[in-house]
Amino acid sequence: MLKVQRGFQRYLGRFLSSSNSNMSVDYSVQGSVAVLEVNNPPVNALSHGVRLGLKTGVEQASRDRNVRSVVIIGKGQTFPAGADIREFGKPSKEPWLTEVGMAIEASPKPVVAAIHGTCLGGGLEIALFSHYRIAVPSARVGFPEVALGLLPGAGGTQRLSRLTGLPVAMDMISSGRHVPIKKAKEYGIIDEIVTGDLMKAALKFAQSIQGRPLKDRCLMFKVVPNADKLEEFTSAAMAQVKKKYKGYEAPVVCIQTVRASAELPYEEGMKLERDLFLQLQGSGQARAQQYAFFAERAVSRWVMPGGSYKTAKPLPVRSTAVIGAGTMGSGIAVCLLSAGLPVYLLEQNEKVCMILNFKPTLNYSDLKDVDLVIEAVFENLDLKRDVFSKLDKICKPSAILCTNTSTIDINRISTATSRPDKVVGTHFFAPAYHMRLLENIYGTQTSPDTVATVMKLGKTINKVPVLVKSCHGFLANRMNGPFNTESLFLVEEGASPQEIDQVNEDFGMPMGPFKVRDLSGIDISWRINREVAKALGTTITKETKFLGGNRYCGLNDDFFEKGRYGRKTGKGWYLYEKVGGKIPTVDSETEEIINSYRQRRGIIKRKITPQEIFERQFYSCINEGFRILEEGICNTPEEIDISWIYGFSYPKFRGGPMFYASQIGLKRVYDRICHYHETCPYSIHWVPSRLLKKLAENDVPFSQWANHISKSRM
Ligand code: 3H9
Repeated sequence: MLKVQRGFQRYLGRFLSSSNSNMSVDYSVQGSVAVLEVNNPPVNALSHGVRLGLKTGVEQASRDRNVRSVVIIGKGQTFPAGADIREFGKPSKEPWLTEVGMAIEASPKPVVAAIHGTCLGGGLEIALFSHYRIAVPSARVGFPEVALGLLPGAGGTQRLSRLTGLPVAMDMISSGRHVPIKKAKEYGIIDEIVTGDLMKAALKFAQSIQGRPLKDRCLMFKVVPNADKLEEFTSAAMAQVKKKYKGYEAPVVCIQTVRASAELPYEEGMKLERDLFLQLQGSGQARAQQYAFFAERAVSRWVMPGGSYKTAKPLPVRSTAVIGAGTMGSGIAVCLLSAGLPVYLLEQNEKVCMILNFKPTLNYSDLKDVDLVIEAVFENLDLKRDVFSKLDKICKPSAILCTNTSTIDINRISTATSRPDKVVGTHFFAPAYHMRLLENIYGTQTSPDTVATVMKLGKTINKVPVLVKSCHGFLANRMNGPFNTESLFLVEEGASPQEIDQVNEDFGMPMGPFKVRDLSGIDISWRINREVAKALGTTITKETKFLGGNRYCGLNDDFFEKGRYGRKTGKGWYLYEKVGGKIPTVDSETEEIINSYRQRRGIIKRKITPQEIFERQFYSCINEGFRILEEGICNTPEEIDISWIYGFSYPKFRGGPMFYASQIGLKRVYDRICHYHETCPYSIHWVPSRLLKKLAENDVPFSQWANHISKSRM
């Protein structure tokens, strides 16, 4: 009889949940346990249907006399990974997440959160409202809201500290880091780590805690431990976030809100959290960071002539080789090794090989069986063509041949082989093991399968791959060209390197362009300039004023001639505390070099405002971005923004150059570009982009740029 009744209830439960098509939670009763299975693929985000389903499910379980405990679990790959970010900015629909949580905590029957995958943000908040939390060993928990410009807005800031204490809560919430489950258990977040089938373990656990008192399992009744050390903990956490996340608003507000958990009564703390969440949610930073979140995912949906991410098939890459053990080559090899891929590192110089701890080789013949080779030799077309012709003869026909060139057209390299369809650019950014952008470049003959392979490889080695069509400088360096050139022109005309660096750093760039030059080496840019001149069939002298139709600034060359290569020589644009030092100070010789340069060229120094510095660097680069879109070098503004965020550490809280342009208004950007086109006549990069002009004149919002971009190419 009992069995029949339970069977009926199970049917009724399923009927109740499935009868409301707005709900994304499957309700069932298994023995004396009600199971609420969140079913909202791919990440079980807590969209309206899930919130409704959880609240209704908990209430239904409370009413059901045969149910004695409840399990919340995620179907598919994960426990809920957070609130549904796509709902942000739209009118909110009840029940709110906090209401759902309160219903869970108020349940008269113990609720167990059974965690696998990534239990993040609102998902972790739901788990913290539950009375018990169990998890499989591979699960991770965290509050990544800060990366979206937010704080946990459904009790996370007030409740985590009651479990873990202030330092852990402040650190987890302000960093957004994912915590492995073993650590989460040490912190007290997880009650038990279970192995084997999670559903079975959850049912067993839920039965074992039936009838136990619940009050001491409700976090709202707990006090924050060690609250007497509040000031000490807060100032340590604040100092850390201000240093680590310079310019970001959310981490600071996260610390302030967690602090309130130890200062205010629970309800007041919850109210403060809600108010500050809404305040952050309305900020420009949150908008930009949420845009960047989706942009990062959008760039993996690549399209090229003849193929796309939907149709192309990546080839298996089980073994690799890198040609050249210089800074870039060895950095690339480290990336591949870190992802578990075997690497041959081919070098001409025996001494270089010996110090490296992987398969060093001096023989091309060793590379005959590898699936993929990345060439990272010096930036010289003849040398690269020679390497590719050798590789073509030795490597198996299916092997993919990649070049780490930062500027040279892929078509000029691929024609040195008999397999141009398998030649592709894989441009890493320095330092290669640290910077996450991987700019993959296709030539006219590169096949979609080759592109699919390097896009997949990028993900395997934890990079963010962006696909670009070949042209001089590709996407990132091409846009960086005017940005950097303008910084030199500004010094020529009267600004100091430190004034320019300051404007850049105030905007949120981690380092200004002159500190970057000192870091990467003035000798390197000196050499690159000579390669460019050679490619243009000319040479650079002290008198060179124009290069390739563009104004040329020779200031960098004057520093090179004085042996001021940057950090590596202890002096460059700045003076350093020692050779290889990191602390820059202003040097009087720098000013002398600049003054004598101005005198030689008859330039009269003028006062330049921070606004002009900003506009000339950042707007010239935006203009180039629009030209890149216009020419089809890439397809979307997201590809540009992600390239800048991960290639040049452009501040995520600004969204990227193209998103930033949309926020300040294209009309304004366009007008200023026209102004500089008139006042800086010799710089080709100020010729206003046609696409920008059209978008600005028609006041097209960012969400509709795509239509105009495709039309601009017809
Ligand atoms: C929050 O919880 C606020 C609360 O405190 C308070 C509220 C009041 N929403 O990354 P993937 C999509 S804020 C909507 O490629 P993976 C994603 O766009 C939230 N959609 O998979 C992609 O769609 P598409 C706090 C989301 O396996 C697809 O799912 N939580 C969400 O590499 C697959 O994503 C977070 O910030 C979402 N929350 O990584 C977590 N999450 O295929 C954000 C993902 O159309 N999410 N999508 O491009 C992540 O970090 C990763 O997605 C995760 C999986 C690690 C979960």
